[in-house]
Amino acid sequence: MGRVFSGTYSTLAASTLTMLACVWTSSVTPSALWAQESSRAEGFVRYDGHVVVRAWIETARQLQALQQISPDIWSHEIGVGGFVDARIEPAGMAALQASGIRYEVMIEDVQAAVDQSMRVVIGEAGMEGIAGDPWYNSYKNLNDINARLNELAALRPDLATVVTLGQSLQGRPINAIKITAPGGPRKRGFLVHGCQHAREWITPMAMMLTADNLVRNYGTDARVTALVDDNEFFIVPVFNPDGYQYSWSNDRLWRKNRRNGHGVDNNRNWGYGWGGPGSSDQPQSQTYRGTGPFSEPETAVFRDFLVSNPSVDRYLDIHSYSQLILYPWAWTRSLCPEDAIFAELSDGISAAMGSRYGTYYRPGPVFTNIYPAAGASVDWTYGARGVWGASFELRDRGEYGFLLPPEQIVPASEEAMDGIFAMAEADLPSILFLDVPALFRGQDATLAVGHAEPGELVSFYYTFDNDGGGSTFVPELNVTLDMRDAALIGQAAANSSGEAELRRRIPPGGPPRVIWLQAAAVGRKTLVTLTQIN
Ligand code: 0X9
Ligand code: ZN
Repeated sequence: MGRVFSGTYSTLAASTLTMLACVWTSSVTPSALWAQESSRAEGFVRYDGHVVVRAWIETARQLQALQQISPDIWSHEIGVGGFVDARIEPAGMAALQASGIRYEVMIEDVQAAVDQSMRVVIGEAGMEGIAGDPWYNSYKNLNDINARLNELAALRPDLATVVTLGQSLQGRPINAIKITAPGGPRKRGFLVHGCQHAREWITPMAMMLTADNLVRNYGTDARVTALVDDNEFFIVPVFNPDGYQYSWSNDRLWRKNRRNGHGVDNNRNWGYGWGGPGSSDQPQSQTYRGTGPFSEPETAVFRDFLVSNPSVDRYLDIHSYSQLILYPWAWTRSLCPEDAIFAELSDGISAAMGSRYGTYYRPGPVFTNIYPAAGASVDWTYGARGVWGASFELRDRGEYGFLLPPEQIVPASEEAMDGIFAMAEADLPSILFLDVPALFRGQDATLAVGHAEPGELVSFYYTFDNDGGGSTFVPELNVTLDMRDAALIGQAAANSSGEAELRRRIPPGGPPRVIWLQAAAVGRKTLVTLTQIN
């Protein structure tokens, strides 16, 4: 790992440490004053007297009590027997003390932490290349990010284009920078985004630093050149532009989108296992799931993008904080069919992310490594689209939480980039996925498969629900299908984009029936799709 900056590691690490040591005592620059001024502006929510505590939860009742005392749970460890970081208002401190919950104060003065997160760091001489670019000395707002995306694309129009994937609820563009070298064989698509959650300000910076490296170092750095030759990167700094804008203009700790003022947690709004554990039906909740799967324009934009770009087979959803690498499932404790591959992949990513500064990122499935989160992005991307979907929680482990000091923008972003590059280089099998429209009796239906190899013969199977689940071995294909007594519907060869289609007339008559559908190629299987014939 680490070929991107080979030879500059020790200087980089050393200068970062010096920087950390000196910036705390350095005086604020004029733009830092401006940034602090904006946090005092009228309408900007203040957190004077608020603290963030780490509470050790010994009983379910304690967890319930804490959820009542805290308006804003920041992080959760695994259930009872773990700890929870929670913001407490001045008026809540007495109740916390009376509750008997054991706690430690992590952030003594949330408003002071908000102010320090909005500072501009004075650059340290000796930082080289992108890591030394003063742009990364402070967090950047939506306008600054969009402007730099355009500058990057203008720098290398042969490699980079700004693509608007769609619009947010309030009509802001959701912008990606598409980075790929022209020509060459079929490329694999890799979608990476930050900022599903508005207050996780490190995540758009990490996206920008990654894009910066891919664009600026193509042709001079061998590793970057190979990555840009082999992949089509879609990097989206800000998934949730309305929330991000609001976190700059009104409330630094805003998380959700801006639906009806209360907001929806986009990371509970995806359409796989929607409505399950770890999501709320209460609009005021920080994990409010919305009124239905993909009810929010932002999640719908990403759904539509992935559906219309089946060559995308990797996906990363970047969050903060806690230093974790997370993979499916988020909706259930059971392990996903590709758990062993995900585990190996995440171990490799963790090693890559630790290689530069020794930072530890703990890998594991969402449900057990952090907490249940039904309706999360990784479940839909993997479960519905056969995409290798994972998620990072970046720095730190709670010292500053979402209010990570600007001194850490560069190292935290470099770690994210190292993880993204490791994932892009991982040798992963493709997972076939099936698109099934609503099936109506007497009508034609088209079953479509993606992620096949061009020319590969794909077989389509079905079985009825009342046959039960289970698995069945198909000797001709050398695959085990995850359903019992599956019957072959037909076969089709994949086109040059790896898509295969089967068109069938559904027999007329008969009651609505639930069926399981699956497609398989020799030696490979898909996830099962459950659907209904009406
Ligand atoms: O609650 C969440 O959505 C994530 N934690 S955060 O503190 N960033 O809000 C964890 C959910 C894990 N799943 C994905 N990140 N996809
Ligand atoms: Zn998040």
